Order: sequence, then structure tokens, then C-alpha cells
Amino acid sequence: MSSAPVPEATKHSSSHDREIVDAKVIVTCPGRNFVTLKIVTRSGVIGLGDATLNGRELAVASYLQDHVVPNLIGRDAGRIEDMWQFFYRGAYWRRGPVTMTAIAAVDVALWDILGKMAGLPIYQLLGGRSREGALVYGHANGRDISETSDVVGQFKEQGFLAIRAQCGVPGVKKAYGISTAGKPYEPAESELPAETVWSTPRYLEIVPQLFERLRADHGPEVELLHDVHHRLTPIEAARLARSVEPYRLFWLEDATPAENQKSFELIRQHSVTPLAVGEVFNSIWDCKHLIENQLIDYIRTTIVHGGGITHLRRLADFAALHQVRTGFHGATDLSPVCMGAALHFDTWVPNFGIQEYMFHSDETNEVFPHDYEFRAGRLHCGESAGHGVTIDEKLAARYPYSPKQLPIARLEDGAMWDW
Ligand code: EZ4
Ligand code: CO
Repeated sequence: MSSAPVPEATKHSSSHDREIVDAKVIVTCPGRNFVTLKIVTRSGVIGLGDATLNGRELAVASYLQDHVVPNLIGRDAGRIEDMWQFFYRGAYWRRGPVTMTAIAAVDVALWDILGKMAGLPIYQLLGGRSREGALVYGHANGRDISETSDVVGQFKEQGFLAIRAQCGVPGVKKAYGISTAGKPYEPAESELPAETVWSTPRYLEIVPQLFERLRADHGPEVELLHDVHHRLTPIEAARLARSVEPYRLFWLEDATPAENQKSFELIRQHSVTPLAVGEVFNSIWDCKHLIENQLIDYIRTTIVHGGGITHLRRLADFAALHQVRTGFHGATDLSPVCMGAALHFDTWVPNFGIQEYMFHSDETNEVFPHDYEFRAGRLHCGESAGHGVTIDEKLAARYPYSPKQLPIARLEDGAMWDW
């Protein structure tokens, strides 16, 4: 009697084949620093996960190298949920940006492997396509209102439907988001933190003027966004949110620090400007009150800093119950590996809002070849199996790590403030 043939799928995913035989942390600086985790199975399938935490890259690299990699070897790469629980629940010292970034790197690498084993793009594994492409917003930055308006015009010409606008603040040295040397804006530019000076009154004066001008110059249709970058107190944030109401922002981002989630109640009481927050969050617990009480409209926590696809899926489902949509962080300090994974997520997630999109440099794109592309205001993930982003390790080795930290902000009297 001959035995029944083994089905293809079973052949391709036996736990023996899926055993993790190698895991490696790659640190590279093609224009800026990135940390990448590469996991290899016995059958030779490779998965990549982004592990970049701007200005704290080596802390995550060490967490991975010293505490995660030794636990990966010999485990079944197909047990994605159990692996997540092992590194989260199994860690007595849980949560925090370093730990959650390391967990995200493992999680994304495992989803990449699962996709490759199944021969499917990650958005299919998540449940399939909900939309044709992910609406993205670009960054228009200018030294003054008029320059920002010109840059908004340039983004519109490139096909952008949504644009974040920031401008210099008279009397404020190095305003957030504004490049000094005519180069693309990169905040982490020096080995020790650059010192910037912050003035709330000057800022509150100029921002409504900026958006009044942008609506006058560019009409009612284009979606406009603005990032406060945690600089205001709750009542100041309420005032700003109210003063920009006539210009119909898509969102006002990080209007006040959110350690105290209740503080957003104050902004909500005074304004109908939509609110986004969460690029510095790393867990669902950081936004539980904000979401449950519908104090925000968009949650910005993204894959690399929030424990990967496995945790973000949980967060997005929870947000959906409260009409909160996703608006993932997508600055250049998140690598193309994170962007690739985020775009698969964006393509699937039912309560998608928007995706941030800053352009990576040519050097970065050469080190991380990828199949996502921008068309008519949207980013489209590719159809290759997994997340569609690879790494050229030889090229990566040519760009050694270069220590850089984010700036700090002080008030005009010298006291420390939130950057
Ligand atoms: O300052 O990613 O919305 N985007 C942002 C970013 C952050 C950087 C910090 O590493 O706020 O530009
Ligand atoms: Co931001």
C-alpha cells in the first residue's frame, strides 16, 4: 500500500525547514544610520526586519545581539505569535522603545519569511487588499511662509494629494522641520545633541498665518497637515487647534506630549481640528485612553517602533472600534524595510487613514532595493513574496555607523523643553 502524497504546502513548511539557523544584526549608514535584523531558516529563506531607533541605534543593536539572537537560533520561524509573546510577555523588563523596536525587527523578519514560504505578499497573509494604494503625505518645509507655499506647489506638481507644511518661526533658531543648508531636513545631524531655542508665543502667531496663506494660494482641495512636535501645553494646543479650524487641516500632529493621555481632553473640548499622535509610542497601552475616549482621530505608532505587524494589527483593530484610523510615521529614519512592511499593512488595514512619506536618499535606496512605488499621490506595495525589500550587504558594509543624536530644545531663558 502506497502512502498518500505529502501536500506541497506541508513539504514547504515543515518545522525542520523552518528552523532558524542564523540571525545577524546589520548596522549601516548610507547617508543616515539604519539597523537591520536578518533571519535565515534551514531551508535558506531569508527574512529582514528594520530595527532603527534614531539616535539610539546601537542600544537596539545590542539588545538584539545580546538578548534576542541567542534565543532565535533553533526556533521555528513559523511560530510568529508565540515568538512575539516570548519576547514580550517572557521579558520581565517589558515595553519601552528599545525593547519594542527589537521585537518589531524579529516580527517583521518572520512575516517576511512566512510570505516567502507561502509565495505571497504580506498584505495577502493579513487578509488581502482593502485599497488600490496608500494615500501618502510629503513634507513641505520653508524658511518662511512664502517659501513653504512654493514647496507645497512643487509637491502638488509631483502628484501629492496631501502635504505636511512647516515654516521657520521668526526669532526661533532652527525651527523643527526646517533645513538650514538647503538640503533635505534631517534632525539627527550631530554627534552630540544640537541645541535649539523654542518660543511658544512666536510659534502660535505664525502657524495660523501659514495655513491662511496656503489655502489662499492652493485652494480648498489639497489635504494639509502640520506637526507641532510636542511643543505646546494642552491649553496652548487647544488654542492652536481652534485657530487653524478655518483652514481645514487633515490633522494636527503631536500637539502636546501624551504621557498624560487625559490632557488631550482639553484640546478636544475646544476644537474640531482632527488630531494625530503616537510616533513615539511603542505599545497599545500608550494610547488606550486616547483611543477608548476618542480623543484622537489618527494613531501614528508604526511597525518598527511598536512591536511589529503582530502588535500593530492588534492596535489597529482596537482603534477601529473607536473610529480611529492609522497614520503611520514614515520619516527617513525608518528604513525602507519598515516602509515596505508598513505599505503591506496599509494596503490591508480597513481603518487606514494616511501614510507619511519622506524620500530616502539614493544611497539608502541602493542599499535597500525594494518594489514599492509612488504613483499619483499614493504608494503601492509590490507583489513579491514577503514585504518586498532586500539588502545589499556588500554595499551596506561600505557605509560604517556614524554616531548622531537628535537635537534638544530650550526656552529663551535656557530651561529645557520638549523637542
Ligand atoms: O522628528 O522621525 O512626523 N515626523 C516626525 C519626524 C521625527 C523623526 C525623529 O527621529 O516627527 O521627523
Ligand atoms: Co511627527
